[in-house]
Amino acid sequence: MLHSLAFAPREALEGDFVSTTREAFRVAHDISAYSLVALTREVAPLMTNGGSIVAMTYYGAEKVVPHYNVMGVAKASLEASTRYLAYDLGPKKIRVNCISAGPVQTLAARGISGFTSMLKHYQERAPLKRSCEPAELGATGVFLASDAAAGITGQVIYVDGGYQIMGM
Ligand code: 0WE
Repeated sequence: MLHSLAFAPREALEGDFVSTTREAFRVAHDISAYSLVALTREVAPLMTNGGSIVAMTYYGAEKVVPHYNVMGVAKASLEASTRYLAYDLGPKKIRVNCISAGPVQTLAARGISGFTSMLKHYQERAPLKRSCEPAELGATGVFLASDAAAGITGQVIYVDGGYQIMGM
């Protein structure tokens, strides 16, 4: 099962994080993080011979990315939920992992101001001098779904041109 869904109210991705309303915080966590728990609970009984669950996350879960705000906090919850689900479902041979993607030009990204400068930032700083291609995210998903990844669970795999390893 692929979990590739997130939402925070637009206004929560604009101003300061400190201004996040209780309702925007609730909606972001409900749609972006709790949905993984709810979907996993429904799909696990169908995975009678083991299985693989993959969720999409982003670096803003672990370090501050200006304007990512409450989405970063919700992604931190998604990553922690992945670990607890991996622990619960491990005995059933169901693995749960996250793919942490570098920025990709998608429909959702088009609405984000400063997105082009974010891609340029990766081209300057990532070891591979770029972010990632959609096909590379797909290939990592196929890997995690396959028996080649049979020993991998509860992890966050970075497909970001290596950006996440850098300290400066
Ligand atoms: O997770 C995301 C964005 C997901 C997202 C996008 C929107 C835009 C439209 C969630 N909710 C909404 N709500 C809307 O109303 N990304 C990893 C892409 C992203 O979004 C950013 C980023 C990056 C990267 C927002 C600010 C700063 C960086």
